[in-house]
Amino acid sequence: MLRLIGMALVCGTLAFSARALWADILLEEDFEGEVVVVPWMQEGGWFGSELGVGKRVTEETAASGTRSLEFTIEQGSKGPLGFFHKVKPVELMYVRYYRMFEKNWEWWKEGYGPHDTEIYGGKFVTPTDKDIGVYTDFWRTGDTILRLGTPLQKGVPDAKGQLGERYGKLTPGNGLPWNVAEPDKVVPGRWFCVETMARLNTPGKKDGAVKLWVNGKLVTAIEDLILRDEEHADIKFDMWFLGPYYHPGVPKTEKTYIDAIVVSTEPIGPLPEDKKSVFLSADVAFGYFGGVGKEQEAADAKQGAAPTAAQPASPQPGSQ
Ligand SMILES: [Ca+2]
Repeated sequence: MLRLIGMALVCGTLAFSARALWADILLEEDFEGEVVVVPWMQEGGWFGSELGVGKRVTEETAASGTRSLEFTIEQGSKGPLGFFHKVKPVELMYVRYYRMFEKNWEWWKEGYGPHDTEIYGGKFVTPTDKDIGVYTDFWRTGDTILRLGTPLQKGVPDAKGQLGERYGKLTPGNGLPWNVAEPDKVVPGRWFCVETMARLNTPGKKDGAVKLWVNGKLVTAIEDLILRDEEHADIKFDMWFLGPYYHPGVPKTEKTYIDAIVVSTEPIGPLPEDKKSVFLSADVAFGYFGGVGKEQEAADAKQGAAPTAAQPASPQPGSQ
């Protein structure tokens, strides 16, 4: 099993390298190495908060490799402070990552959010005072939605003003319609894949676009948007926010995880198949696939052979 994981790691690295030949990778973070934290608004690392305050790198589960970033949100809290990361300014951006809410996760009964991640462009004063933000949010029904915020651009109507109902009604939370397909619901205890695309419009034209994929399935595709007005013709996407931010506060202390982040100028897609054994092995530690996991871990512990995330549970004796 460990040999297979090692091979998968090598193959996965090659897959990422091959992709880099044709795509401009703006940011890649899988939490396998040092997480670089830099001063506010500096390039080359994360800023806005520190590791160790509500979030830490963990080996208990991972979507890629053997480590991920774990958030612990205290009861009533809106969440630990998120991370920001500057990227090279671009007009077209794709963001792919994996998120998991712990198995006993509880959504709140009212209020909106959480804001999970956000693409920023142009002037940024605060998260609510900016030229443009393209949000990837969740909703308490377990849904994934895209939202737009352009509070400092007077020439950009809100989503309802731009779209009406021609793509279908806005989703809960004023999210852009799922005009292509219904997204998979978030299943607590399982990693799922989110990818967002945002393309700025030509100034004066309605040709901006946003797209959302959930577990590799395209659910939202809108390509006639105004995302910058003519007074903001030069703005570009140049920063990404890694939340989450929970507006009402969480109903009990609970955990969420993120991993396998890629920000690129080209479509990214879910993790390649040759990384799946790493993906599965990490999940085995939590028992989310095939019934092998915590129960098996407990059984192995009784026999003095408790597995870890890096050394996942072996199949039942005799099952090979
Ligand atoms: Ca990882």
